[in-house]
Amino acid sequence: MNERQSINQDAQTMLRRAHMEGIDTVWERLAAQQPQCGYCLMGVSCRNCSMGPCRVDPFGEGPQRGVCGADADTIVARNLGRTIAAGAAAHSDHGRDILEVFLETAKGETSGYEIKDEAKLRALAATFGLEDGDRPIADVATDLADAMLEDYGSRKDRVGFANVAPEVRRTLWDTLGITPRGIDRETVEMMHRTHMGVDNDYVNILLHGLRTSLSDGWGGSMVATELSDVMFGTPQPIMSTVNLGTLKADSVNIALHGHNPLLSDVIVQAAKDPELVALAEGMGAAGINLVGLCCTGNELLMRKGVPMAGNHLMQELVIMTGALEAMVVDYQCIMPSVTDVAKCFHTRVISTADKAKFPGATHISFDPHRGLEIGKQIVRTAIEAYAERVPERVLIPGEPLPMMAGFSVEAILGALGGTPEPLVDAIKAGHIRGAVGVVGCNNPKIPQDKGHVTLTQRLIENDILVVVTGCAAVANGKAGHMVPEAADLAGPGLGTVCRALGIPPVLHMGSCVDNSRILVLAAALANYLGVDISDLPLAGAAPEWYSEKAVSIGAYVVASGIYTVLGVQPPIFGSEHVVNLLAEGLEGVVGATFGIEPDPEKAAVLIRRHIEEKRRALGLPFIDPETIDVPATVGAGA
Ligand code: BF8
Ligand code: SF4
Repeated sequence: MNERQSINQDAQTMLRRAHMEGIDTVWERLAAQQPQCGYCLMGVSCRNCSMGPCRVDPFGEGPQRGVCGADADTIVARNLGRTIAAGAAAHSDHGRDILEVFLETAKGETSGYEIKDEAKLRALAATFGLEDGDRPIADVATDLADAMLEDYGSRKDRVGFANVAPEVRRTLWDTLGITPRGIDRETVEMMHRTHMGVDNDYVNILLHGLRTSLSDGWGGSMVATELSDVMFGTPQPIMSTVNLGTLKADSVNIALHGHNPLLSDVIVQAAKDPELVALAEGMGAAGINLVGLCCTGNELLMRKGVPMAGNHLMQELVIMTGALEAMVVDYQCIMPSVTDVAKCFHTRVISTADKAKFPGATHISFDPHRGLEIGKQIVRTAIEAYAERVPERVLIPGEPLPMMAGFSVEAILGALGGTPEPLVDAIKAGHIRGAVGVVGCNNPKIPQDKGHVTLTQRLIENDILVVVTGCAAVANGKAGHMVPEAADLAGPGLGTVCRALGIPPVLHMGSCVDNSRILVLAAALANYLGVDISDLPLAGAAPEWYSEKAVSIGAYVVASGIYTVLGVQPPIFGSEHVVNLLAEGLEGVVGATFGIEPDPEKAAVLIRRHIEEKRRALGLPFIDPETIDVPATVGAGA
């Protein structure tokens, strides 16, 4: 049973405890929802107005139109458009939160923040066409913040980071009318278009869906990533550890969960405060141990080497170790259930974002003007909870595993000697056949991490470099794919390159907003070769996606020219036209499509064939795609 829920030993141990103690988790709640609504699964239900709710019968027997007259194509496209808008909004609002603190930091009005990477700040200013001229860094920062704030509105005809994309791609977006104009604007316009009686043409809605997603990838997410680098440091390769074994039985354990590094960064500072360390020791603890969860965890792992307790489906299980004093949450992907699970233990759930409150949690409102003070207050609250820990209830499964992170674009290019040339040469020679971004979530509909780990394994053993973000990164860390010794798991070509550079075959590029790093890297490769991104032997995959943000990511990756395979079926199958457009038609529009393949073995085949097709088109040595198939041994005896 537990194996069908997760491939990881630490999760399986905690699931046994959950079962024995009758604690509900995401898996029980998924079972309780069965059967899930077939109309919703196919995308043909609509509740956009109070003439409804409506549904269209996908089998042609019942109603074919909603009360307003919308057909399946319109309803499916509208639903998908709103999903993209919600995902883009989540990333972009996160970006805005960072941007506002960045501006206040530039003005010297915050506590606990600084401009750490001046060189990156000046480079970003240049990207935005701002004159540098050796001006004081605070002035450059203020001007950049103003330019980015304008990007959120509609005072320009395209967002500043679009300048990073290859010119040929920008021209294509202009021709198609999908250049992102303003970050907020595209999301607002999507909400408008999908109101009853506005945009009823599924193609037109979906093209705007691509524009909305581009305002995320080349807009809000990129703002979040790049300014986080400026304020908290641009990641460089760093070793850390992963899994529930990162918790320490003798220490005050604090898990930092969510997505925005603003508060968690000051908590890292606060946890080193000698007074607080002494307070913890006075309570009988050996020290204060911080661990990460989800993407806040990735932000801290990338820049500070903070150990990673787990990805999305571990958030309830980490509380069940009985060793967690506090789970500090900001926003996104935090299950409302964590406060219920926490009631069974001594764990404090501390919410920190005024826009994300959790019934049952203690709310300590984040304020950048008092960042460090609030960080200390939170750490103190956790230390106090240590007194209530029940030692007999502590169950920390196994030992932590080593994991390397920190592969920003700057770090990757740095490892290559400052230019993409060695990577391009390795791709040209066929030592590395291509590169794939394996990204996205966990979803309880799939055994936890199985999709990520299986797909990644098949890709690296076939000499395909894998870059990872989000929960996919954590999955690969737990699988042992992210240490330099994992070069031995790669094919001979990729393995040799990794050994020469001392890097793993799977590179951790960060959190989900850091998928923007993958765009920057793809643009750098395309620009170096003088081609479009869609010409490169690249692909994306989201084997276990669940969130609206993942839909936005998939859409901007495809709109940027990269074929992307989804492992979980999106709710579009009620419209054959929409499916055909996304799976085939987009090829002639943006030079890339979506694939949908739940079996990671087959997804690996689709991706390998695609990469060899791209190699063939570039005139590089290629393997005949027809000869690539799932090995006969796979699945035998299973
Ligand atoms: O932004 S991968 S489950 S944690 S949505 Fe969430 Fe998905 Fe994890 Fe990070 Ni991304
Ligand atoms: Fe029904 Fe149309 Fe209203 Fe949707 S917008 S609920 S399809 S009437």
